[in-house]
Amino acid sequence: MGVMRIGHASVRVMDMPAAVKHYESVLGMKKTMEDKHGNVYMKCWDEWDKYSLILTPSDQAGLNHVAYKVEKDEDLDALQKRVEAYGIKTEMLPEGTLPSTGRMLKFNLPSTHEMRLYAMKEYVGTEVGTTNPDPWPDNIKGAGAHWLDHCLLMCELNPETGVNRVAENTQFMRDCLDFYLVEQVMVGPGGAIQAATWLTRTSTPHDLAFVGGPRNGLHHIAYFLDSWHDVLKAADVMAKTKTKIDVAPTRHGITRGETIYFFDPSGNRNETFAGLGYLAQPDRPVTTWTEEHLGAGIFYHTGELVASFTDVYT
Ligand code: M3P
Ligand code: FE
Repeated sequence: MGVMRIGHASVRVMDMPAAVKHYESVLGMKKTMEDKHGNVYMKCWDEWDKYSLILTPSDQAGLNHVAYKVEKDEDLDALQKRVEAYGIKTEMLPEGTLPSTGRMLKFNLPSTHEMRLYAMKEYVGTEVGTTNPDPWPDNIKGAGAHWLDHCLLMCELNPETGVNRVAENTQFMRDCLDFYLVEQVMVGPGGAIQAATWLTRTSTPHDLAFVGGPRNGLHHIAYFLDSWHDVLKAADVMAKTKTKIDVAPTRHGITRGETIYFFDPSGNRNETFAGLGYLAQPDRPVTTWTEEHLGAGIFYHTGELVASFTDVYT
């Protein structure tokens, strides 16, 4: 079956205690493990694998790698062959390279972002369990995020030189990892430049997105909330905790998501994302946003792009 879903993001932080406090008290995640290098592993209450976030101590913010979980261990061998045949070098990292995690296929996207695929991660269960579960646990903190939903990677796009890592990444994800293109932004003369894409393997509007920019980087990691009301409450939590909000609650035209953007203490952007918008199906026609309507695609209500939103990333 291949890739199932996003598994974790490994993110660099400059102040570990402040970062842990942020992901605990704002997003409602819990620390599940710490290794001897000082890396902290965390998960949301509705996730059953041991972690979906690795915080690594560093003097600079940003993404180390993003990992996706495949269904079967043998998928890793099959996908390794396909990625290599595509012309991208891979490495199979042995089990235990990351704690509680099986072997991982490691490679770099055309944009250089590191991606890993794995089939096994220690099962620890959700906080409501699997027998006659309550709809939510009693000890929810902050926004009470359900799970890591997607990430958005900024990819070098330079129409002058013709460099377009968005298009290259998108092609790679479709051809090698069987992701489906759900939405795209086309710009430039004749709308010929693919400037942003949203791709999925599940039935949610996206598991991964690429947006063109001056350099490669991490735009955000996003956490799933149930409803618009939960998004509003998450913003209340951010105000109460003096968390820096980037974009207050609004709706995306693209994916129809209900959203807030905010920053962790190191400046890594987070998103809380609600409303599945629609079921993304493999035969769903691709939605295209044109350059004139890009503002509404990103922020549906104002239809206006916010400069800091596209310029600031780690
Ligand atoms: C989303 C989303 C940008 C658009 C972002 C859209 C960075 O984050 O979840 O649909 O331009
Ligand atoms: Fe997002």
